[in-house]
Amino acid sequence: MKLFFIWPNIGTMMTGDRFDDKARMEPLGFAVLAGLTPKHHQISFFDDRIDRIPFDGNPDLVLISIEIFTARRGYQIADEFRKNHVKVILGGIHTCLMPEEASQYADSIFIGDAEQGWREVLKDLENNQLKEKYQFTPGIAHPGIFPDKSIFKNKKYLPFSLTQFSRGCPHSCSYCAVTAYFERKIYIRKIEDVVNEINFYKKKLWFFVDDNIISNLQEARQLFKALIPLKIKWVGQCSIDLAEDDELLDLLAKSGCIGLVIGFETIYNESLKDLNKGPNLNIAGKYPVLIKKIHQAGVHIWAAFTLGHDFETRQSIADTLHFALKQNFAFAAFNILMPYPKTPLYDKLTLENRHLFDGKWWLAEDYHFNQAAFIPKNLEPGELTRLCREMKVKWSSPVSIFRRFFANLNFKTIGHSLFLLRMLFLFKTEALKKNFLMLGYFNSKPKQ
Ligand code: B12
Ligand code: SF4
Repeated sequence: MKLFFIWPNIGTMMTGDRFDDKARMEPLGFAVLAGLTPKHHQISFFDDRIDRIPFDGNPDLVLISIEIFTARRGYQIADEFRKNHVKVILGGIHTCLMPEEASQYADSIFIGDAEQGWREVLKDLENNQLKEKYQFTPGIAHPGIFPDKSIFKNKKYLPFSLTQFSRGCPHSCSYCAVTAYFERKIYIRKIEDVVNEINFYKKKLWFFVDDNIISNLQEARQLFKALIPLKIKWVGQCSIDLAEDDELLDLLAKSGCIGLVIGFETIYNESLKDLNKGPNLNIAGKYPVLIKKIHQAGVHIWAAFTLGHDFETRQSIADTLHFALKQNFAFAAFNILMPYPKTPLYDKLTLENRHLFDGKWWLAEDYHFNQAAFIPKNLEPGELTRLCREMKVKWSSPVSIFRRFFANLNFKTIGHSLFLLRMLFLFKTEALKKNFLMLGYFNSKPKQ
């Protein structure tokens, strides 16, 4: 069977051109799908961020993976293929959380992890009996198979090879889609499988895409110990409570971790409580001490903040920026709190009648990336959007970048320092470029 795998772009820049994402990374889900696909099938992978999609390519099936920001563009691509009577199957977390919506744009939808049921889809396709819906559960990441990364050849991704150890997170932050999908369960891969995969690919720089690499403390310790002899460098995502455990932090650093994305969200305890931000509850006052410990361990921090909580004011936004600058985080993301469907935050805003864009901002033609999609308590939506954009600009100023560069220099190697400087400028450009992105469609407006 001739299969097209498609990873949609987010959308269109103010110029009308497609968003040219220079910080793009390999989409691991498709490598897993390729690894699961028997070799007699013919796979062509198109990354909509760089490739032109051959709508006239006449495949037997088009697979599109969507998350909420790429859903609109994914649906557009599906429409184009289906006009040519080509069958489309949609999967990915947005399909899993919004199956009724996704099924309007596809011949078939796939809910759950591909590991559980992708081969069944292929059999049905070969027998010309594709079902409208496949429903499986989340589970352990690709037991017994290596993701097939040969499909990423010549795509010029960032030099991180993606992998995963665990899926899911025990916390239940009110805005998080991960909780909605994994229902607080954690699925842990065999450490031996992770080590074998790393040895197989022989890459020295890895990104663990785990929702929270310390979601199971015992297992995380074992993983870090197993990584030490591999002498790799890696980045990942982790909750701040890591720094409360000195032994764990030490092991993490020894295992080769050079950077962590950490969700701080807000510097106010009352907002953390409102967000039910489990690992951070009541410890906002301790942030500076914990941050210092992580920095002293030689690990850079990508600090994630969300703006627009119910306690947010103009002053709290200014104070948050001041805090971030003072902590010398290498990187930080300031994003507006987004109501993702099937989350407690989304339901609360529904009850309080505070949604904008009819509660479906991801489908709205006039929605732009990082624009307020609900009515905040103490600010106008437009003001929240403006303040967030201004914050990004201030964070990205040349003075801020060089200050952060020198504060984060650890002189491990000259190569490391140059790489850090390159990433600082790259992520600055990409964050500012994303500010006015329109979701979906590029080159032309949607055909009505
Ligand atoms: C890694 C990651 C990233 C990486 C992206 C890496 C890349 N390749 O581009 C980075 C850090 C850059 C990133 C960025 C963002 N991300 Co992100 N990211 C993740 C994370 C943590 C893991 C995704 C992953 O790789 N999983 C591993 C692979 C193997 O699993 P998978 O993709 O789910 O695929 C499996 C199945 O779903 C299925 N499958 C998937 N697609 C298909 C298709 C078909 C046809 C079939 C049959 C099966 C199938 O099979 C796969 C194998 O089992 C998820 C959280 C999560 N657990 O999903 C958030 C997540 C997807 N991200 C999210 C968001 C919001 C973003 C941002 C918009 C954040 C921001 N404000 O800037 C950006 C921009 C995204 C973009 N499109 O550009 C949200 C999406 C919410 C939603 N409701 O859709 C999530 C769920 C996080 C969250 N806490 O809510 N992200
Ligand atoms: S700690 Fe992170 S991954 Fe876990 S529920 Fe909260 S936001 Fe989601």
